[in-house]
Amino acid sequence: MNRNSHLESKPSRRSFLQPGFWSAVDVPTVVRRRIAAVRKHAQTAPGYRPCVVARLLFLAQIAVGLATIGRPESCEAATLPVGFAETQVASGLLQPTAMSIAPDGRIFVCQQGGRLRVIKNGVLLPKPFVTLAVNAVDEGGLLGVAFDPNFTSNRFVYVYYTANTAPPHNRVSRFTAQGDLAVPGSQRVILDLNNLTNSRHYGGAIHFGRDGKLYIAVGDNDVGTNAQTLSNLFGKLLRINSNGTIPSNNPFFSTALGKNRSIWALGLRNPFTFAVQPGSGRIFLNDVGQSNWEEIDDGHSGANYGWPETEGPTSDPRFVSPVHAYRTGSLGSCAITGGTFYNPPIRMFPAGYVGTYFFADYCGGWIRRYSPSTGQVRGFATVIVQPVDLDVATDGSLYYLRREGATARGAIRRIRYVGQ
Ligand SMILES: [Ca+2]
Repeated sequence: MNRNSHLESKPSRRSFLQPGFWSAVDVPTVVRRRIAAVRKHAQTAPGYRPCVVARLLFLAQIAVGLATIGRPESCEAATLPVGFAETQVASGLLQPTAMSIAPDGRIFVCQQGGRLRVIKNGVLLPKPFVTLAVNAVDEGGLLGVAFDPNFTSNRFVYVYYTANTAPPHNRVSRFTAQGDLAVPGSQRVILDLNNLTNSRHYGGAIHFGRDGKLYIAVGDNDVGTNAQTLSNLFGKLLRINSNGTIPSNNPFFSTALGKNRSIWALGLRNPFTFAVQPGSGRIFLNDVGQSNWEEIDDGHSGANYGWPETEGPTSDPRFVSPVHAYRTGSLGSCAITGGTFYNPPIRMFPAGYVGTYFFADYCGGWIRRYSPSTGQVRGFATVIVQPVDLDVATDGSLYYLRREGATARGAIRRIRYVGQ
């Protein structure tokens, strides 16, 4: 195989995070407000049918010459197994990239352009929690959000975003919440990553482990060799204390220097999402592949997942083979995205779902689930427009975040088990 092919662009992935045009379009505010009011009124009406309302509103926009404000939110329902049903939780999210559910049930959603939105009691609050100055070129922007394990008492919220510096670099910052807003001036930079050399493969997911450490998934910045060196943070999973210091029991603490001591695992291409299993603390990493394989990797301290030397299953003793990999292009796939374990405090889904790992594919538009105990993979949901993130709520329902491209607005939907 031509080695250079490993470094070629992956067009379907490039389209992932395109700059939008919404902000550049001058639409009279009064008209926008009127449309929003009509939509809101329709949503509270008995027998509300979102597709019908969306299409009528779109036709109304055309009638008054406002079709340029964009397609209506995609309103196709997902196809689900018997006994499951979904409801729309929020829509109107511009280029969303990630979400996280707070201990109090609010959902925080990253919009690529820098706004961290809050959904409270089923309502998307008009005012963002915080608006960050980001570099949103190509795959950059606001890409990850996590709550401190002690959020209820310290109200700390962490974000991963592309700082708009020259050259740009990714950064993890902490904010302090006061109600639904960040306390002005409360930003504390936790970690500044390396300067970027191009606008692709940023990773961006952040989660706290069971050990209370903050894990940060970083892409290779489209330079494969980055993933195999301990001299930068690209293509790695990092592990730090929540204040930005580095735990001395990290695997490369004594062999790497400076910030590179935060490296916990390496050999990753673009781990856009990962998940921590409640209870066990097990970490599954979703590594977006180049042209052959999408991977679910089992997180281990010091593990090397092989990129760019190998992609997909491997018997090379230097590398850790994925627990599951699927062929890029199979089932319409192009990039593995959201992942979450089904281990909620309250079980809603049938018992067989407990302990399984839901994962999604961006182009495939599906959610499937992997069983760590049997190795079996089963289908779950299809007809989901560009899923980018998954989360299980305290009540045992499954939430998914649909990006829906650069011209529509994304949405969050909730899947419940309602019985046979
Ligand atoms: Ca690999």
